[in-house]
Amino acid sequence: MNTNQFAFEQAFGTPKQLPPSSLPEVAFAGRSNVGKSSLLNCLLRRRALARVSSMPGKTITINFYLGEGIRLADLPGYGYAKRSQGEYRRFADLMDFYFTSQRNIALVVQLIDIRHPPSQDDRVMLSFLREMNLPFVIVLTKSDKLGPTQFARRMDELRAELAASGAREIIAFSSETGLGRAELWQAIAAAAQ
Ligand SMILES: Nc1nc2c(ncn2[C@@H]2O[C@H](COP(=O)(O)OP(=O)(O)O)[C@@H](O)[C@H]2O)c(=O)[nH]1
Ligand SMILES: [Mg+2]
Repeated sequence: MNTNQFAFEQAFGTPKQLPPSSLPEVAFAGRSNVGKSSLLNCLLRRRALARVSSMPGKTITINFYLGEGIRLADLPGYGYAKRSQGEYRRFADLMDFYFTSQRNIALVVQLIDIRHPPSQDDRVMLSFLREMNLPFVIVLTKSDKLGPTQFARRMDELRAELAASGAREIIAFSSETGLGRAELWQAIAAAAQ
């Protein structure tokens, strides 16, 4: 995968703006602060293509990146407590529209922090992906934050907890060390073929 080919395409804030598309698309989902922007920058080997934010959940947009015949869709982070009811509605509408419109979603990459049990929102998202029959992988972020013993323990626990989730793969990832990067690209390339 030539990552230099990827560039920011467009951001969409309301469902009405989102045109149908047949290009294979890989969507990235997860709660705010899970490390989604960092993962995208790591995947594309860019320092700040997807902004790494110290103010989680600030913008409610879907950001698209285009390259190598694939479109990457950076979905808005969920579970951001400080969102108003109006903002939450906008978020839910946008997500709903994205997943039910005429788009060729080849793979969803569901991010979960390796250090914590999946949140209620993560569980809702996982059941949704399964019910919609969407192909998805689970990526466990921030793996570098654990020592070898804790890492092994969390992998065992999460593999057991997520065994029935329907995920194609569970990939340990670190944007700091690049752990899991090759594996994730492999899953993306296979799905987008
Ligand atoms: N140590 C470590 N920190 C990470 C990793 N990924 C993200 N972070 C940090 O977690 C915070 C949130 O990351 P960000 O990518 O903005 O999360 P987003 O809200 O999901 O887009 C930032 O302070 C990042 O530097 C990782 O793999 N390892
Ligand atoms: Mg982000």
